[in-house]
Amino acid sequence: MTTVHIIDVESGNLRSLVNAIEYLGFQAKLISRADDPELAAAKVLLLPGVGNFGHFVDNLASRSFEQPLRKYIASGRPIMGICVGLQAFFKGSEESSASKGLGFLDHQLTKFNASKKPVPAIGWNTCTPQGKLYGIDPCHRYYFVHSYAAVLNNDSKKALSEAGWDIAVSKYGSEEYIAAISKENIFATQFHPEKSGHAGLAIIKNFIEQKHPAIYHSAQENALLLNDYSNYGLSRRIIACLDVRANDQGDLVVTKGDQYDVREKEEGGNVRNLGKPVEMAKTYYEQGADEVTFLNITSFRDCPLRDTPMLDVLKMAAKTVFVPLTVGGGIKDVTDVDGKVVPALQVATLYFQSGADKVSIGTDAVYAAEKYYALGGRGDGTSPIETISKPYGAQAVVISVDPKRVYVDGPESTKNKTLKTKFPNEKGQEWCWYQCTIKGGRESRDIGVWEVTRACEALGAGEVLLNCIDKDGSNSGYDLELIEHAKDAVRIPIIASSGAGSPKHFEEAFENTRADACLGAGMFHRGEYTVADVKKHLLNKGYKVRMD
Ligand code: 1PR
Repeated sequence: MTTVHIIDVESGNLRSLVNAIEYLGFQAKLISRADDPELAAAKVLLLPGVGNFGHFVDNLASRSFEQPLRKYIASGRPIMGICVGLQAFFKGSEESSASKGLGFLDHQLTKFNASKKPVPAIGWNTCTPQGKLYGIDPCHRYYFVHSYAAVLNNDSKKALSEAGWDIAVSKYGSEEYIAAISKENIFATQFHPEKSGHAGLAIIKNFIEQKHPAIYHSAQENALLLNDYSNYGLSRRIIACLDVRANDQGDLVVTKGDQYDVREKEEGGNVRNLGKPVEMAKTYYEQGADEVTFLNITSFRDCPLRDTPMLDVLKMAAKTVFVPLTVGGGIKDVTDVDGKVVPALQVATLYFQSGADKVSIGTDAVYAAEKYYALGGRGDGTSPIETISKPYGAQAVVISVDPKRVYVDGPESTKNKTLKTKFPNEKGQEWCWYQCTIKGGRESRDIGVWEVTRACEALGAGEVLLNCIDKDGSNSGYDLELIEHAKDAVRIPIIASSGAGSPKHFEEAFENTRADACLGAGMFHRGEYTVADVKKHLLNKGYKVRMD
């Protein structure tokens, strides 16, 4: 059996890469020391990285990996970089100008222009391969998550081609950038193949087996699946969300509330049990979900780390689900059984090591925003958003907000940002704001979605999971006004959540708002529609979606 070695400088979610390799029938071994004799003997090497460019390349240097890596590459054995692992082959990056890349490509990485599109770029894009690139297929979608890229122009394309590089090109907004490079024994992808479903797994397999399969698609497939570069080039992202908690019998179940009440309606009703989290995650992956989110909805009860059942859920789900996994609930400083305080960063690290790609922060995001304003519009470096995004990158930190609509007479009635609604209340009030709650909707705070999202973006959050207590479980469609309100507040991507009851609701959100992704829960759990139903509906309506 072929053994694939993976350089491990503690950069992000290596568990998923190991899982992908094992799923494909190969053996995976991590190399965390440059003097490990396995490195000298390795036959296939992977160089994965996430987060900050400087953090990654400096780590390679300080752990003395640079020379062994150069030696390995000079020997002609195959190496594949992934994400920041691709970036490490370049000369340097605007992200960390003091840090030096390996310099195989004489090109500097720059930040995407955020004036006209959300940055980080998070989602599924196509790549146009030019040359031998291990079966990268222009009709498939691959998962990207990054703020910096090797942005191309005609001169750089020419220079790369003259230097003998084959490249796959992607386009985000109007910016063309390198999605993959290949030359002799070096191959690297800016996207995450281990998180790109079956299409991504095929690339890893082709690389390990050193194959470049021919690609053919019918005219009909091309028409449906080739990129039309709407939505900045990203397909419409559909996320399945699993609210998880222990039921009264102590079993961990997927549940679903109506306006956050998860108990059956009759007197003394049980927690609704809609299935098992790991199995349901796999089902949604197979139906085509672009991401799966797990929310531990009882995390507000102080639960020692040792008893956090979500770690096992993540570990098991990551073995069969090869799209991004987000975990939320309890990402905060936790007091362990022995009274020791475990910082939020350490809690998040445990989740990343278990297979999570992103963590989602609810209650503590509101506290962090309140503190941000109390300090006059700055952080003090201690919030989970700051401590986690620093080493893992903004793209790994989602904030999950749980707002309720509050009607007022006018903008002067509250210090929070209001909007004029098309749906006045029974008293005829036409203005409203969205009040953030904490602890699963149990406590309301005097701060709105506008204020919380802006503060969290400034503190380093990379995405917003925008729930809505009024709409949760209602099957009446998303609160479109809320989505636009949040889009006006921040540049980071917004995931619309709460209220989806049919495929039409997803279409409505993409048609009428700038939602970057749409999340559904109850309609999938109750078996009323599958994720594939939603995607087929969108495809028929002319929206580009990922079909794996
Ligand atoms: O505060 O950092 O520990 O995080 C707790 C997390 O748990 C937050 O993300 C919070 O949103 C979530 N949560 C807490 N209590 C509940 C509850 O339902 N009782 N669930 C809860 C939030 C809302 C969505 C839901 C959508 C779509 N669930 O995730 O999936 O509303 O539902 P639908 O499509 O069926 O309408 P912390």
